Amino acid sequence: MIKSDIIAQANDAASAKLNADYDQLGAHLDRRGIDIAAIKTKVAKYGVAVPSWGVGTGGTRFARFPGAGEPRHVFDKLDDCGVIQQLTRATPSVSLHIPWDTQPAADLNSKAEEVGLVFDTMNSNTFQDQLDQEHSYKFGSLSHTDAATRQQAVDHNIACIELGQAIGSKALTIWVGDGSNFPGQTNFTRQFERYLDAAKQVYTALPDDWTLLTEHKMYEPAFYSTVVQDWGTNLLIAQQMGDKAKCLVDLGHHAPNVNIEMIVARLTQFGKLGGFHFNDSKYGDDDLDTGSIDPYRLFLVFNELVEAESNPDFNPMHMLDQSHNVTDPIESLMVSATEVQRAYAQALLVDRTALEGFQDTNDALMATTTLKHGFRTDVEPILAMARFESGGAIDPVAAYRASGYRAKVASERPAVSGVGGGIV
Ligand SMILES: [Mn+2]
Repeated sequence: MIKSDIIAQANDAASAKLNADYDQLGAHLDRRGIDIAAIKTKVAKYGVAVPSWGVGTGGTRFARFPGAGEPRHVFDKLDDCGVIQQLTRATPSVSLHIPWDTQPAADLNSKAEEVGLVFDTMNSNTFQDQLDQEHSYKFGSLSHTDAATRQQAVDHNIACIELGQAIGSKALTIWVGDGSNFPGQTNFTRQFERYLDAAKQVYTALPDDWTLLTEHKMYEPAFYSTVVQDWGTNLLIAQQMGDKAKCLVDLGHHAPNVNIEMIVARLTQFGKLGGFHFNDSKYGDDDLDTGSIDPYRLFLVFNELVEAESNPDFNPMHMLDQSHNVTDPIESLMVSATEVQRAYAQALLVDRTALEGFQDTNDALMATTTLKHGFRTDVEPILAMARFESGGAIDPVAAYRASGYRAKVASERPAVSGVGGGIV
């Protein structure tokens, strides 16, 4: 963790400017009938989970270039995640990936407590083979043609639930690489029937207060067809399973220009929006940093979420899921967590009464201008003040760089080779 006097020093240098900016924005918002303190309170309460695998350097199908001080195991990952939360105060939880992060529950719990984190969704892995594994997932897992392979995948998911129960998690995300690479390789219908049968066995083992999340993905690793290829198939799964099953929306898992915010609205309307994997993309499932390419789309997604947040039953899980190939993963995750918070704050600024009025009177120009007014507002002083008052850093990246954390862990953690887990 980073010493508190380093954060205090960095904040001392920046607090006068922050106070001035915050007061100025407060006066501006006051003229719009918005109480800046109320927005700040909501932003301060907002949290997005960090994926344990996100603190390691990612890669593409070309190569992976590990950075200095790569985490060696889940306990190093939790240290890095603890630093992200320490500086941003926006990432109170970590999502584990099993079996990459499998360790005794007591050890995971005590480490999480040490670094001030709790555990978010559990993630199962039946898209790659482990060393001690009896049946291969080369041709699928939950939808495999072989019953014993399907059972092995079911058992793995149930083991994820059991570990999750021991560390305070309340959700399981199933993600499979199942699909096909050639037309004719699989029968779409029979393959999906096998998937549904196996997923139902996992659902049956789910505790009453848990949520089962399924994630659609258009392509990769199966490049011709994937068994859960789009939100329609995802919704069918959630409907077939039952009330505890909901859909996970990974922003990168859509074709370019797909109206993701509308998918969010549809799933919300029917109580089936379970959560998000936030990232950004230019072309496909690029796993770029959240808000780095299309921050307006992220805002439009949050506009739907703010629209729905008055419903007490509406509580989707929020997580970052991105691959950091050329940046320090800690810096990328801090900036991305801030971008998610920013989109939330901007969406909170939208005058919903005025918007509804313009919608009802078919004033398209004023409706879209009203919406965009929220997006155009620079809410950085709200985010920075929320961090500052919660004990975080006004400028997380500057404080992190001043701390020398990366050099410190690089001296403790041996350099690693370029091989390692991918990201989904
Ligand atoms: Mn994902």
